[in-house]
Amino acid sequence: MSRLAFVLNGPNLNLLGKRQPHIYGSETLADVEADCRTLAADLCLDLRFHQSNREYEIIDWIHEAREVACGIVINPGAFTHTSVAILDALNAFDGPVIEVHISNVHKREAFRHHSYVSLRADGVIAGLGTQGYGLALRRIAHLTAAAAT
Ligand code: CA2
Repeated sequence: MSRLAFVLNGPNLNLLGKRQPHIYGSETLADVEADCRTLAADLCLDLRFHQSNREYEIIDWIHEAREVACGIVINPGAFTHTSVAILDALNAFDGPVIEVHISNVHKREAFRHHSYVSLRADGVIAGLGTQGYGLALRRIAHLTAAAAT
């Protein structure tokens, strides 16, 4: 069984730490990736970390994950609220999927309250800042540990 986890990030998350720190904090996406890599090593997980502003690229990475990954952490950005295509791709993935939102989407505009991805996600983390990524990786490691032994 693979011990490779994918961390996927959707549109505009490349701007993390550069704009709107009152909502998304001051860590950049490169900081988040570095933190995830350090933690993944501790958890004996290999990691692929990606961000794209293009829906099809995220879908292609989910398809790739079907072949090689044990779990997916995904912050789909605004595609959370719009993308049946990302939901369909995740529905074709067999391992655990944890959805992460840096902000508490439920405290924000009504259009952010609905998530297509939550229809597939095994867990959802929202409003814990960028710490949510690490917690999601820990959950993937926990859920896949039994399968690896
Ligand atoms: O809270 C989250 O993580 C979101 O997934 C972030 C998305 C938003 O559309 C979701 O409703 C909730 C937006 C990501 C935009 O990231 C930026 C970061 C810094 C500056 C501007 C945008």
